[in-house]
Amino acid sequence: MSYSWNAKLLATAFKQDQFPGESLSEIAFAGRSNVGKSMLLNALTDSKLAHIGATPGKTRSVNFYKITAAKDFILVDLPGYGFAARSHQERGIWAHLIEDYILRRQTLRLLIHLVDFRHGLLPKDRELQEWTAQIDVPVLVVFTKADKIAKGRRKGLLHAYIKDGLKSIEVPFIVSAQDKTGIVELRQFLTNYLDGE
Ligand SMILES: Nc1nc2c(ncn2[C@@H]2O[C@H](COP(=O)(O)OP(=O)(O)OP(=O)(O)O)[C@@H](O)[C@H]2O)c(=O)[nH]1
Ligand SMILES: [Mg+2]
Repeated sequence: MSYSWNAKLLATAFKQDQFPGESLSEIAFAGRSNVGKSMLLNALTDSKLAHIGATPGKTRSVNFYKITAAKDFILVDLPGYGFAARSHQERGIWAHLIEDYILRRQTLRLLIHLVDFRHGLLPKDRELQEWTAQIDVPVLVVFTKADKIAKGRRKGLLHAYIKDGLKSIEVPFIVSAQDKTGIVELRQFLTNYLDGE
């Protein structure tokens, strides 16, 4: 069975010294701008806490949400990468702040790498995959916006993306925050993942 997740905003950080203290396990959402990170967080928590944007670059801060569940933990919504208008501020694939978060956060247990199911892994996604493999952070690939792909095409597309090469601790999930495809399954997986620690 799937427990409901009660979410509340714990902290909004524009600088590292605004990160909350390291305590509970954290699961963070990474991916290109506009891929649906904030909307997936809302779908998983059945809330409207995270702000959704029609244009890329909506989330500018690192947002920590405390989840009250069988075992409490923290979901972290990160700003996206690959948004051209902000690239002058970016160093490498990402802003300093986000790199620091992923590199140094002792309580980070899993990075969920969100990828638009229509596009598959783009060059910036490949960079993220290579970088996280180097620094040994566990990554789970989740394909978003499944509602944009006809049901009959999903399995074949998933296999094509896997064949192209991707790093994920589990067969990638296919979700839609819009029609809720795969949300219960992902929530269950994450609950089990945290339980197994
Ligand atoms: N059709 C469809 N649209 C979605 C889905 N998830 C998100 N969107 C749309 O995609 C756009 C971006 O969603 P966000 O959740 O704000 O994306 P984000 O990855 O947090 O973006 P940044 O904060 O800019 O990095 C919005 O217009 C959403 O309505 C989905 O599952 N299906
Ligand atoms: Mg966002």
